[in-house]
Amino acid sequence: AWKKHTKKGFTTKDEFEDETVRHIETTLARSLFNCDELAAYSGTALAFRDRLIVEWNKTQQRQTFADQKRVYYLSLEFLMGRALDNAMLNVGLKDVAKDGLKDLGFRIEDVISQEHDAALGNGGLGRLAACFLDSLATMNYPAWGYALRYRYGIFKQQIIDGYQVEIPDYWLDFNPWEFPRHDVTVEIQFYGWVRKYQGENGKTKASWEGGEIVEAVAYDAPIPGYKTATTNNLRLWSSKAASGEFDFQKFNNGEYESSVGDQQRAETISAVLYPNDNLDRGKELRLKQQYFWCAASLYDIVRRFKKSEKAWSAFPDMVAIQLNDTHPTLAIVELQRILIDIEALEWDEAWTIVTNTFGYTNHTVMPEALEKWSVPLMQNLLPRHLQIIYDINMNFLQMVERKFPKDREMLSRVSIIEESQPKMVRMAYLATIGSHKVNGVAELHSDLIRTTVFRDFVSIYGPDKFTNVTNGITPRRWLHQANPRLSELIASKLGGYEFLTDLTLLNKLEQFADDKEFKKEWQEIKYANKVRLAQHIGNTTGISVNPKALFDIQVKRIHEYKRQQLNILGVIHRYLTIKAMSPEERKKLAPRVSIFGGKAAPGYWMAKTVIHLVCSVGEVVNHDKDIGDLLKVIYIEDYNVSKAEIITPASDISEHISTAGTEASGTSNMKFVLNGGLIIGTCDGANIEITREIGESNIFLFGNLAEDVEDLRHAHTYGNSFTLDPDLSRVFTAIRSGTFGDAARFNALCNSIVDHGDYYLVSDDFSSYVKTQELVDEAYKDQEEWVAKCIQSVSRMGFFSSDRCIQEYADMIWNVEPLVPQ
Ligand code: 26V
Repeated sequence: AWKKHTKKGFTTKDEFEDETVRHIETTLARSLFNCDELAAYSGTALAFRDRLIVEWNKTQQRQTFADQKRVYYLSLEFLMGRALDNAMLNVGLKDVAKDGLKDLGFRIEDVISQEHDAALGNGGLGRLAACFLDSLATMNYPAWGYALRYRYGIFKQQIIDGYQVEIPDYWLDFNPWEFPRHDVTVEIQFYGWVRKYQGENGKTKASWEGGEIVEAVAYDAPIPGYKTATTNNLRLWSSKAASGEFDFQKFNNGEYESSVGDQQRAETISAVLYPNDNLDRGKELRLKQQYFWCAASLYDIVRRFKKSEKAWSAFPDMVAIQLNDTHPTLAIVELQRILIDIEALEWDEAWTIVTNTFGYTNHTVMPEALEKWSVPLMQNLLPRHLQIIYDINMNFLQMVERKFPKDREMLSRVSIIEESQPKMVRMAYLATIGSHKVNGVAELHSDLIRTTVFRDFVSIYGPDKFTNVTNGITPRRWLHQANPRLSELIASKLGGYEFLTDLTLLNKLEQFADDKEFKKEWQEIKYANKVRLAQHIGNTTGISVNPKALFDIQVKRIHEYKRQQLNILGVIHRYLTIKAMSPEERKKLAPRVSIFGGKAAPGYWMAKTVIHLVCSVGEVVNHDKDIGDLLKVIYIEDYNVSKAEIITPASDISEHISTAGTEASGTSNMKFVLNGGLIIGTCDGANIEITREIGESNIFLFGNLAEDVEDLRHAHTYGNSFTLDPDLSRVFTAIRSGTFGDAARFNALCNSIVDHGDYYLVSDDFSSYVKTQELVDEAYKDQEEWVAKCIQSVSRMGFFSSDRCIQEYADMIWNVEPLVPQ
């Protein structure tokens, strides 16, 4: 009887219009009379949502009955961006919507751009998680993402008078993509104490008692796959005060303020995403977030497993949990606690289950990003977990001692507890000990962690526990959605869109690298994408840039290790060089637009200074009539996923110039090359594998190698006095003489390179960088050759699909099979 009532949603243009209008009039209670673009977006989103929900429900049902292993991806960040365009693509009815919206008086692009980005992440790590969800669904893996439902995502950035200003990102006003599950709640405990008691068989048992309770409420979002009915789930936990007796009594006694205070304190846990990446500050609220999310997710996973009524030993056959960096490491401890304290398993049996369940991905070697929590802090917040950590450590150290008797140094080096003042829990060690596989995110990075942070662990566990899975990106969003015309051109040559699910098929493009007609179309598309970006720049900054100029782009979080300072110092060098040129020399130059974008962590003063220097240089250069179109310097405000979709397809060259050995992978490097841009970069992260795939002649590599970094740093600190490269010296002189405004503001930035050890080796790589940029200028003059390089590069980018990456995780780490809808 139920079945005949089930609706599948619209399929034709008329049905789409019916549904959209119905939603606007009834669901949103708006009169069509004043239907604006936002209302049109809302109605369209709701119409597509209806289509998704049907498949979402069916997928969840199918996965429940299938009785097979599922993947749970635990990440504190999912940088999803907009959902509507992706939903349209995956449902396969974008053209229907386009025609329908046109009938209703709207342009589909304007409607799509009404959506607020879901910006629950900082940068690469969060966007990687989002690409993984897309691949998991597309490849029909039964998989869930778990995260927090932050009320505020990553802040919005304004540039005011050349300085970054942060604006809160309240994104939940109207979010049609989330579904509150007020019936799915978990009570999460904090603080309290541990009670020891005699168990049934006379053994000492432990129980965590007292403290306070906060409630976790689930919010779900559908994750549709491309060209498949599989629609997975992203579950976000929101915190609220537990609606217990206590609360009520306070309220009843007239203690309204204190009762409201408790509520606010509870809601604070999921209030805001921490805006640092690569800097661990050890704040209690952050630890609360981590435990709250791990405990709620594990409760959910265990509850689902228990419904199957299988023996506990089958847990790792049904559940694979991947830890996205160390942020969810407490999940390891929490599962051990559930198994021994609540389910009454023996320690060893429980620990075998735990280690067979977890995999850990490391995303950085930067020491300041490696998480450590103070023992007293943890003792107070999570007393039972700290005990379990000590027990894990004891067992581990005993094992190490058996393997390496008498090596005391080794024991203190690998101990989970750092014997500092105060003592600290080293989360990367705990994650490694509690997982069966540890992986890095690009070959160089995986090699580096094997020989640095995890060196001892490789000799303890053997090399097989440590592996590499090179990152990837989803070609659906980063080629087809961001660059529809290029995708269409490729499809016309390849005879369809199969490359969107098997990116290696791009290799068939290579034969067209010399095809005149094809190259012309290719160039036209690049030009149109540059015009679109130039319009965005014009609209937002008021500066007009020439779309015929070479677009040189560096967009990513601002960090000293990513070396935006090297880029801007190079720009200043270019400016000074042009100023000294004769008119004849100038005529030979290719005009350039240097484009920067990215957010600085609010407390990262040096990064903010870099932004200010870029803006100050722009202020001078862009208004120098003598320079005209030869050089423009642009700062694009509030770089985010939806801006990246406009920026990425518009590059001629993009910059990936981190100090060798510091950028674990990078993923925007892949996005830019896939969109027909060349890159200038160091031998770092995935740049190395990109070079291997596309060929050395298609990339502009420069700078020192990772293996030389240590010696170079040593030389800066202990070597004899340095003579600065004369070009770089001229740049500093210009800055210090006030060419770009008050020089005092840039003192610390200049000094960090000149006097304070130049930790990121800017001066060591400067001349190599400048020379390589000259090679870029030369190469750009030969457009035939340039376009051939771009086409050849794109044709060889198949390896960098996140589908390949997920396949490797599935086979090597999770041991899961797809569940293909009939
Ligand atoms: C660390 C911390 C430390 C505590 C405070 C908040 C916070 C937030 C994020 C992180 C993670 C830092 C690691 C990271 O983001 N790694 C990036 O991962 C990308 C995906 O694998 C990779 O492409 C980038 O190269 C890498 O920097």
